[in-house]
Amino acid sequence: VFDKNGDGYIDKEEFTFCWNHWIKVIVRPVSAFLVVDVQNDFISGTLNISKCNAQQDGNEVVEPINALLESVPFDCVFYSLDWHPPDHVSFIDNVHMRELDPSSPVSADKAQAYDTVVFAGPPPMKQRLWPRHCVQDSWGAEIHKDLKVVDGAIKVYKGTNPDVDSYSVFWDNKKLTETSLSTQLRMRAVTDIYICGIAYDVCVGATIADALAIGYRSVLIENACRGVDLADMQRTKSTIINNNGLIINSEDVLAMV
Ligand code: VGL
Ligand code: ZN
Repeated sequence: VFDKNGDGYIDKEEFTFCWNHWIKVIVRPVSAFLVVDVQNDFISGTLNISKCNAQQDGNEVVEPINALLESVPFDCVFYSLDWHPPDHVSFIDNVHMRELDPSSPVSADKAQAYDTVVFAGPPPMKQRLWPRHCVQDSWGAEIHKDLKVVDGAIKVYKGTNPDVDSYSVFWDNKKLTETSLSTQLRMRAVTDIYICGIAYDVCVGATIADALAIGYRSVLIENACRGVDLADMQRTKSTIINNNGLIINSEDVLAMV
């Protein structure tokens, strides 16, 4: 901060800018807690992760998340929702609606849920197919009834474009469109993001990868995550560690307050 006039005073506007964007960020972190996709379909509905390879129980994220929400004074709280239109590209029963690329490893007639296909371009687009899930305004898209939703929390909807899937809460999978998350974080001068939810190896993993790439101090609360596939979860964990993310448990956060 410069004393432009040499009179011993610094410009108030300049000081305010430096305080908000620089000094405050160093002396006082601004935290955001992001709860990813704790929705009925992933826990007990059509994309029930308990029936996937890792056979995990999504209900188990609710208790640690509620404990954090009750005791930790996060500066802001976000809930993301997978929020698909009925004709969404990721639904197995919609595979015949769009043309596949000749390079697709499976044909539309043979494709099954959890297979990966390649839709015709340009450019060709790899897509994992899922059972129909989190259709806008359906029960399956609702947040788990026991999850605490705090006052003033911000909901972020993703996967609303019928033609592009969206695993990260920041961006769709083609990086065409940003959700409201980045703007909301910037408006609040957030420095640190605590992330948890479902699915560890899909939407949680993609979200923390983007948070790290943007430059947020990013913390995964691992015991508040459940995933689809154990090997993919292990790969997600390694990627986070290799990109300087932190992996902790909710007790570690609770012990700090
Ligand atoms: C998710 C598969 C499809 C997730 C969303 O929230 O992890 N997984 N859509
Ligand atoms: Zn989805």
